[in-house]
Amino acid sequence: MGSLGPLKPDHDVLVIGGGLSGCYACHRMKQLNLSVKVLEAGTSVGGTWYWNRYPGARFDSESYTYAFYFSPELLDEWKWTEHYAPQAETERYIQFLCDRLKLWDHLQFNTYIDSAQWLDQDRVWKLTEKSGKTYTSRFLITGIGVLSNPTLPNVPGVANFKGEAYHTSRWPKTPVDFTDKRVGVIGTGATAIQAIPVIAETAAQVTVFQRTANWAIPLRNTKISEDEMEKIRSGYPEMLIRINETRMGFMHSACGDSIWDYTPEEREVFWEKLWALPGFPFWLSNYKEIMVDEKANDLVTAFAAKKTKERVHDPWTADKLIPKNHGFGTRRVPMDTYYFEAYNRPTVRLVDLLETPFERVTEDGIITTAEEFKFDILVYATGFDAVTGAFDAIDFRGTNNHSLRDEWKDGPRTYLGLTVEHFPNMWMSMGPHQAYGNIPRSIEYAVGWIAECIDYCRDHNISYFEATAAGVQDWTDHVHDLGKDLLSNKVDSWMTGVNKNVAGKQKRIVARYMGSAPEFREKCKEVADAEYSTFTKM
Ligand code: NA7
Repeated sequence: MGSLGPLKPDHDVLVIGGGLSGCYACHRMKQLNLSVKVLEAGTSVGGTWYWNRYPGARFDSESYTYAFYFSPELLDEWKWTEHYAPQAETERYIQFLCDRLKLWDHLQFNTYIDSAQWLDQDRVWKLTEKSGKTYTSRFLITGIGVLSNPTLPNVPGVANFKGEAYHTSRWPKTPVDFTDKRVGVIGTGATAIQAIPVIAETAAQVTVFQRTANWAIPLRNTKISEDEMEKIRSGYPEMLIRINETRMGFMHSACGDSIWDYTPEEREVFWEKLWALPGFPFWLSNYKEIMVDEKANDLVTAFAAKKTKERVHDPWTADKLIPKNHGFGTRRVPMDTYYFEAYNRPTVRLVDLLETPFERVTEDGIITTAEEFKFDILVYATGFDAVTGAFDAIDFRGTNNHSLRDEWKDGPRTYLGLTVEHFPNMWMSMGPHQAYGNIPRSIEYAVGWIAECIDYCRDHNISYFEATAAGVQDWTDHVHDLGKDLLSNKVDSWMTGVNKNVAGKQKRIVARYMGSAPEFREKCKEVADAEYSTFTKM
């Protein structure tokens, strides 16, 4: 290693976060015989699949494409029971990985990291817990998630409510009993869309407070029989080839045809076919123009609106549930299981916050400009300070005390989405400007790339590895360029970093890499093949 100060770090590598990124990073560091510790705020592993245990929480990508593929033995051993696994099954899957890969001794729970400070002289990262306890390492990997920093609505009185109140991403481990309860649900994003129909099964009343309506496609989940699981197992090698070549790492990719080559009748037939399929196809296997051409998007939007209307009996409610401010697919499309049908229950009511906004939360309910509501339980399905939010929650300080929050105040600036100038020896799994899509596929690639990079540093005695200003500028320009025609970048959503509940997050940013996953991997591979010549190494 290059010249170093006197401080010998406690670990070679510290990882923040014990979700899929953290667990896989732990495994890869162990394989390199590096001493590694994973610091996790929760009481166990799972990240997203630990925190989001709200009713109805499940995958909306096919379970078997969402798994890790690095070990054929583990793939073979694990049995998925549903095509779109529920949260509990995914949490068990991650625990199974930790068992088989013998990760538990390296995982430390109940550890909330408040700050991460680069010590220039020693070339060491120092992490400080809320309690003041510190940890040091040569290398730092963040696995802190894209949607992990939950936010409550900025409505007066949220703290005053005396009944039970839960954010969906901080759901208790003991089930919440909704039987005969009056429940208020705030939000109509992917989470609310999964939770509302399940809550409505037992609650006496469900009142849904909607600010922005969202599109949703029927998930059409089914169980996986033993025979089917055998077929899935034997198909894993082909599946891997397929998910490695698609744009977003799923089985599905755009059909490649132009919408303008088909008559309205032919389009209708095609869309009916896609609509009847489980999961993502209607969104991801559609005509190639729907995400970039407003006229094409208007047509598919009209089809989705017609489908939504057919599902909701009350015309006022149906109309309110159809988005008016964004076209189909321009926000992350939730997959639903009888979401729209839930509004056909006499016990479920929609409140349009655009017409009658919140005034305040009270001790026993909510007051809007039109009405006072009494509730036993409030469910906040109000989303996250996404993408950069988990980074903002930790005081990252790099060389010369550079603050990451300040560095990114006008939007993230990264090199390959994996590294940041002024933050040496730090790598991000699922940081901004990375290809997300099928997240475990993306994690497997990102963490693999990071592991090879750390291995290279060790082999070449490198104790200082940093993105350059030029590298960051190039990558940031490239990411912005790729996103400029996308309709999804012209809409407020977590994907454009907008969260109206968080000061400083009202303006859209380019948060994600929007080229294809194979292109992303190719770019990263070029850098590794050139022995990381675009980095500063000492
Ligand atoms: P989302 O998709 O960010 O949804 C959050 C919802 O909460 C959305 O409907 C918001 O309305 C609503 N919200 C947030 N704050 C308020 C206030 N103050 N008043 C009223 N309504 C509010 O988060 P999810 O957890 O549903 O899903 C996140 C991702 O997880 C999802 O895309 C999948 O990838 C999995 P808004 O749209 O801001 O008007």
